Amino acid sequence: MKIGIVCYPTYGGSGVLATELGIALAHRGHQIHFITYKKPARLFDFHKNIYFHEVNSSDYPLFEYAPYETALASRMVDIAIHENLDLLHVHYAIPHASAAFMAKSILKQKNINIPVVTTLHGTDITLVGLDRAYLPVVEFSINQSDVVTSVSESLKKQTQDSFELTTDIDVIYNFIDENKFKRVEDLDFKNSIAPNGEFIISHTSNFRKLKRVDDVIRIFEEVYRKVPSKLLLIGDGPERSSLEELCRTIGLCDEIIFLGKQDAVERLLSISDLFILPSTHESFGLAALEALATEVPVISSNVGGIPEVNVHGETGFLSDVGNVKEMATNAITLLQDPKMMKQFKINAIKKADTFSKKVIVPQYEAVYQKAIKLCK
Ligand code: GMT
Repeated sequence: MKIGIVCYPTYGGSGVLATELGIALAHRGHQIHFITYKKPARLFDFHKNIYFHEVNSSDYPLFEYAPYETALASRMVDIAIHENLDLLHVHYAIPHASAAFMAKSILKQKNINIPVVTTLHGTDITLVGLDRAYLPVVEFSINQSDVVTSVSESLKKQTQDSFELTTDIDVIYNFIDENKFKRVEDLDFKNSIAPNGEFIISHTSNFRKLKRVDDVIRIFEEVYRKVPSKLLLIGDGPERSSLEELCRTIGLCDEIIFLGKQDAVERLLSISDLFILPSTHESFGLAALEALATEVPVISSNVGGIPEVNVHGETGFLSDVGNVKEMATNAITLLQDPKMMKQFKINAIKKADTFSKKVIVPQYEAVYQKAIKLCK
């Protein structure tokens, strides 16, 4: 198939998933055309069957905001025609689903019937999508998609509860590339961060408020008092300065390492003993899945789709949002109990296997066939 994939090119979960999906599909022989404003962050190597089309929303003195959605829809039309696309798959509803509706309508006038698959990722529904400023367009464009998928049962339910839908939603869980996200021990690297055999605890995110990275630091503060440990903070975002300030205030700057945005997250997870994800919202928690796949148990909140990924008492522990005390106690229990830790690591890989590329990618192919059939 020739598939146009529209996504955010950033380090956010939806962009990562869309990029990994495109790469996996290309390896399975499909021709993939990424359509976005910048080369996707995870697309660093050259891959056969993958093409990248940049969207340029040119500026003009009249515009306070360059009309990206219009430029995107125009680019989708152009590529659909000239690359002879079979299907458009848009990730994150805003503004990709409405741009796809516009592109589809224009193409219809030219007697080209192109199926649109929309994948909902989370904040496009739970946060931004519910904003009155966007809701009518989000609801309309979801209903206009030929097939809609969501990354968890929880997100499906939330979408159905929040919008008046006339279309069904297929749940296709996020996945990881099992060949990339696997534990590869690297003692030299581990020793360079934890020279005295300290435990390594890690967290990855875009450092937005809803990720509650301050809770990660507070949890670590309690753990550190009982168990020699180091904290790796991977990623960057709006909260970074205040988090650095918090580390200074509690006097743990030498134990908490800010690594910024990293490409080889799997290497950092491979030297980690525990992962913390205390978010306020999380439709799935791709970062938690990446940790489990590298045999790292997860201490997390129990919101949204997280319980579908992290199983309480098996692959980690779940607590109410903001319950720093309980999360810290659970982390200490696990770190101090080697037998439990060993079992959780085994459970972690088993659970991650159910979200492997080989299990999930064919589900997208099936959905594409369904969308094509519906449009015939
Ligand atoms: O988590 C973020 O802030 C990024 C966001 C995105 O859309 O890029 O992530 C969402 O999509 C990910 C991939 O499907 C999910 O794993 C995340 O749980 C989801 N984030 C939220 O729901 C907050």
